[in-house]
Amino acid sequence: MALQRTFSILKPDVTRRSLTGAVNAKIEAAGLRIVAQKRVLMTRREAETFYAVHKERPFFGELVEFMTSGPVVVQVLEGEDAIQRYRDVMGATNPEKAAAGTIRKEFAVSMGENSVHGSDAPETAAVEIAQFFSGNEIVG
Ligand code: 3AN
Repeated sequence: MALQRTFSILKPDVTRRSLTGAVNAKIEAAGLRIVAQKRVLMTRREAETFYAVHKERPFFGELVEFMTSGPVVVQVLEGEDAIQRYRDVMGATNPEKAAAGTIRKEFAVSMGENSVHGSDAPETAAVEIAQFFSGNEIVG
């Protein structure tokens, strides 16, 4: 399996409760290296662009509202099979259905405030990384 990169967001429910370190510990314990990281306040426009694929979904407004409600930590994670590996440690979208030991099982508040985002495919990872990081900000 090849070395891969994925894009991650620690959402406002994580920064609000000072859980950045706890979530990062789980990420690193899963064998993923944090090769870029910064704390930012997403603008409404950035959030709408990022979640454009969900524009028609009933929860879109709520999602944009939440993602702009406080600081987020955007990251690039690197590792073997990083996209699937991160989704495994994130757990299911609905925290009630997330497996024991996953980030969402331990930390998520609800389906909307579910602590983390991770890319779902190599193509989306590339687009998402480029939205927030330039090449020289990623140090592998
Ligand atoms: P995932 O983040 O697990 O890939 P997606 O891509 O289906 O899940 O959804 C993107 C984000 O939209 C989720 N992380 C969650 O914050 C929000 N979301 C998804 N479904 C719902 C829902 N039914 N109600 C509220 N928010 C939702």
